[in-house]
Amino acid sequence: MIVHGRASSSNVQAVMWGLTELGLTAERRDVGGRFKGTDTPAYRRMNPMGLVPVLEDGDLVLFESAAILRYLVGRPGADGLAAGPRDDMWAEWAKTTLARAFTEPVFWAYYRTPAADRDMDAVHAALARFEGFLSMAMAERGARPWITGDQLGLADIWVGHLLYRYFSLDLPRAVPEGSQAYYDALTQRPAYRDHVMVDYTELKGRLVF
Ligand SMILES: N[C@@H](CCC(=O)N[C@@H](CS)C(=O)NCC(=O)O)C(=O)O
Repeated sequence: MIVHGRASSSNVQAVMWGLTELGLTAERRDVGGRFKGTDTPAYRRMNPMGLVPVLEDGDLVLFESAAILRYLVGRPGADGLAAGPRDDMWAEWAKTTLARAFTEPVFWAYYRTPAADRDMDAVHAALARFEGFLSMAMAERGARPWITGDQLGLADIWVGHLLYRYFSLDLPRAVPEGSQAYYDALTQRPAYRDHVMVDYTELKGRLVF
């Protein structure tokens, strides 16, 4: 399999981390961002949006990271991620609600925006809103190791892939109960360290590449 997409893309990170937890392997090719390459006719045939990631598995070509991960959990030989209806529900919620509350209003508005152009009141308000959502995921997790139970699952990929940036941005945080221990457990996983705890300084102040 081939995953097209730069290592600093959060959606590429989710796919590569999930894929590795499933015991699968893929060659990742640097595309997008400073690597460019998403505007070529060949790339647009794979993804008319010109975004990363794209998965190639033989003749099958998929874009949209959540769809890619859903496909991968059902692929022969894949094992190791809980993906039942409740995992899927929390994964969907994390991809659409939790990530949407973080990526643009916090990460883009703060880290990817040049300092002079930042609206810090809006960033702090957005961070507090994100933390409110994160506390919902932690309430679901309760005393269990992972969001939906005893096994790492799809929901953890979509919650967890945000947390390296959440915990490493130089912003004051009101860390929701349980989330520090949850994040600490994620950082013990080699696949999380390899694919999510990726230096993102190339994105600083870069609203466009
Ligand atoms: N809904 C899409 C969003 C993909 C997306 O926005 N990808 C970003 C990186 S996270 C991208 O391609 N940015 C432009 C680039 O890297 O050139 C998905 O989940 O795959």
